[in-house]
Amino acid sequence: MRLNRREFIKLSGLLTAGGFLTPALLSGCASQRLPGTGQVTATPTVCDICFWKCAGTVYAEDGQPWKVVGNPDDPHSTGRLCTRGTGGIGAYTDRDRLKQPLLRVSEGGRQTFKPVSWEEAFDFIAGRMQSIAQQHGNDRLALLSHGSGGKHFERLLKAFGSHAYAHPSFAQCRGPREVAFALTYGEGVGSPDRTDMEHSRCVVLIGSHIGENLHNGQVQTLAEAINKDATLITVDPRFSVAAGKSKYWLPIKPGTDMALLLAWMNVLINEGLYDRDYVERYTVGLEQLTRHVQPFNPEWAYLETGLAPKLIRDTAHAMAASAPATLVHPGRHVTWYGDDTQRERAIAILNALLGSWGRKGGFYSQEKVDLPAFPVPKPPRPATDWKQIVQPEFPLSPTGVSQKIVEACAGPEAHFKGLFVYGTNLPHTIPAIKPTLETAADSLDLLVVIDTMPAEITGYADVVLPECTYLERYDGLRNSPERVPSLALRMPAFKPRHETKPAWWMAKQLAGRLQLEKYFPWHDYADTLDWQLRQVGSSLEEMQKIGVKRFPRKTPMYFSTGQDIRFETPSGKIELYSETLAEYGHDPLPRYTAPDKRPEGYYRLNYGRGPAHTFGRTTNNPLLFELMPENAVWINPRVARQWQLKNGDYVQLKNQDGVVSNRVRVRVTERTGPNAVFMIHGFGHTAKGLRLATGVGADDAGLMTSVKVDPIMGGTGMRANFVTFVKA
Ligand SMILES: Nc1nc2c(c(=O)[nH]1)N[C@H]1C(S)=C(S)[C@@H](COP(=O)(O)OP(=O)(O)OC[C@H]3O[C@@H](n4cnc5c(=O)[nH]c(N)nc54)[C@H](O)[C@@H]3O)O[C@H]1N2
Ligand SMILES: Nc1nc2c(c(=O)[nH]1)N[C@H]1C(S)=C(S)[C@@H](COP(=O)(O)OP(=O)(O)OC[C@H]3O[C@@H](n4cnc5c(=O)[nH]c(N)nc54)[C@H](O)[C@@H]3O)O[C@H]1N2
Ligand code: SF4
Ligand SMILES: [Mo]
Repeated sequence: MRLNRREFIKLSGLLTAGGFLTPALLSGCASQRLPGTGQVTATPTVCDICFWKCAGTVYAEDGQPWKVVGNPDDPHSTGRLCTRGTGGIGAYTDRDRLKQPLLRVSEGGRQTFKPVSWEEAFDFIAGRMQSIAQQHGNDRLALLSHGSGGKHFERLLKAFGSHAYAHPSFAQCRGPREVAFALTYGEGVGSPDRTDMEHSRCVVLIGSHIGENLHNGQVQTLAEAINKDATLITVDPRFSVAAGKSKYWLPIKPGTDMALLLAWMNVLINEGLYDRDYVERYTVGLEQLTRHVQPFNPEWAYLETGLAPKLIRDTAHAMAASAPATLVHPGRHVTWYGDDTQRERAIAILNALLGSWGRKGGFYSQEKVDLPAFPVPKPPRPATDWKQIVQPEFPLSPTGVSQKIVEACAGPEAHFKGLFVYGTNLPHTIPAIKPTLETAADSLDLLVVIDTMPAEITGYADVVLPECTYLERYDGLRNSPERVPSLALRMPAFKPRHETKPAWWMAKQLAGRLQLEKYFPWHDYADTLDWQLRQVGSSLEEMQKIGVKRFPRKTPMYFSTGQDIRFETPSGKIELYSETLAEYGHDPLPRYTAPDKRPEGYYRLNYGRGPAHTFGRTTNNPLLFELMPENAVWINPRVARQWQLKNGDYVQLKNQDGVVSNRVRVRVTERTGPNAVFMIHGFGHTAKGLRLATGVGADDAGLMTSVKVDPIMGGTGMRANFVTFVKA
């Protein structure tokens, strides 16, 4: 039987294309019998393999891990976990996990890690914290964190008097979009993204490769939109999975998206295709915007983007035809070329012209559960304004800029004397940070790393604290804004292996040594969850049975027709023209800057996600390693011929500054154009303790010596690097 294309899409969907696994494929870990015939227990969890936080249930058989599956009541995942979540058991079983606290010591003239007791580790840390406070002040510690447990250390450091912290999910990820949307609408996009794709009639993806980027709920709502025949427009120089499902694929010249966005605005405004009523009622700055976009017609954009003027017009018309149920997706990892806040502003403005913010099929209004925080005393006011000291050049950044914090740790005169790093593998995460990190490791009086694995970052530490995995601990209740307010519980499905402990316990123990107990007024962290749950008519006991509890919505999801709305911007309107940006010396309307030219014989280094892994945090997970042990470098056939490279050959990549990568396999494919190569991020580990992942595949971060910093919020643009080939 021959299927037509549409039927094929319906059958395969994005979920299977993106690689959802059946639990059975990953089961049978430890059991000799048929799975499910022993003593089976079921425990609620919230997946921590990425930060989408899908709720699920962990099944164990005779105390041994069996499988983890989605919780059908969960609005995030609707009962399905992705490939990676299904393989989460591998995080627990990984033989290479950190097993006990480690302390850096000098032995026979060389430095090494000595396994120590928790008491020794805490005494050391608390002692160093106190001496830093005595010599320099209580405000000289900083925290870099990614993940649930980080907030216990944030509480500890704030109680101590140090308020400085940053997450790499800001300056290395979605910071530009949050700042741009806040400047335009007075609110960010948030996480999970408030995109109403399940109702969209037209979805525009700009380098947002949903399907390979497997944020579960997003993939499902995009698949739903496609199944309902929504028009999908994908702008990506690479033929991504999403491009393959699209009605329009726009293979744009890398780094020129702003030109396309301006041309789209030009068409919508000049042809009168924007939502007049919405724009008049809710926005300011249409006049300035209209004047601003006049030179940028599709013919102009063609010269920059390589996209035919007709294609630009046709796609603008398609967007307008479905508006306001048109979503120009803001993307998520958007630190690309350094003008990222401005590109995201252009996306925000385009959505405003289409009237999609606050409308069905565009951006909906999310709601979470009104959950009181467990009562604890307020931390002391910090002695200094750390942002003024550390990142004065980014007053528009609402939060910490990770690389600025690392810089403020490096050298004898550095502001920070102590650094805590929770769940973030900095050398692979912040581009070009290694030299600064090495200086910091030398000059800091204290560097504590809290991790589950002997990742590269642990090598810089004075003390390594081994956390148990998410399958072995309680964490804060998941209360993410969504369509339906809901709470989800993560609790231990297994006893912590080895000497590992949860972050809440570590922070409380340290607090005890620093006379800060009053900030951790509980015996067991679970007590605080029970208290919170009782405030909203549930209890820990109930949640241990059901895992997820939904609550009724109290507010509408969308604006109603003609509704009066005050936006949280200075003007109270959606700001097409931003006075704030003008005041701070930035362009009030997005301006196009052409990207750097490719040096002769070099190819732009493009990178992204693959369905089987989350960054580098899963590449050593034995179950996911089996699915995808190494990455490859994608090379266009023309380029491959020129360099006489074949599928499966090994090459090394050399960047514009002479940095050479690990060897990596070649994948010859039309899916990347002749100007760029592509690789999946998270490979090329060098830490000896990662016995599966080390030395396998290549690390994109190592090749990113050119970083384009966003002048508005400090994001590290990572796509300004070029590579050539060295035959391995
Ligand atoms: N070159 C390059 N850099 C990038 C990106 C890229 O694509 N390429 N992507 C960027 C993006 S979008 C993001 S969001 C960031 C992500 O950057 P990170 O959050 O730093 O991600 P990972 O590199 O996976 O590092 C996670 C660390 O957490 C540890 N870990 C895992 N589980 C736990 C746990 O339960 N407890 C503790 N304490 N530790 C745990 C892992 O072992 C690992 O060391 O990276 C950014 N940087
Ligand atoms: N499986 C899996 N899923 C994940 C993650 C993971 O680690 N694994 N991480 C999660 C996280 S934290 C994030 S932030 C998201 C990131 O997910 P996205 O925001 O979707 O990812 P990006 O890495 O920005 O996008 C990569 C795409 O941009 C394209 N691209 C490159 N240059 C350009 C350009 O100049 N213009 C345009 N238009 N496109 C370009 C690339 O070809 C590629 O297809 O993924 C999330 N989902
Ligand atoms: S999207 Fe996948 S890895 Fe991320 S939380 Fe959900 S199941 Fe886990
Ligand atoms: Mo991210």
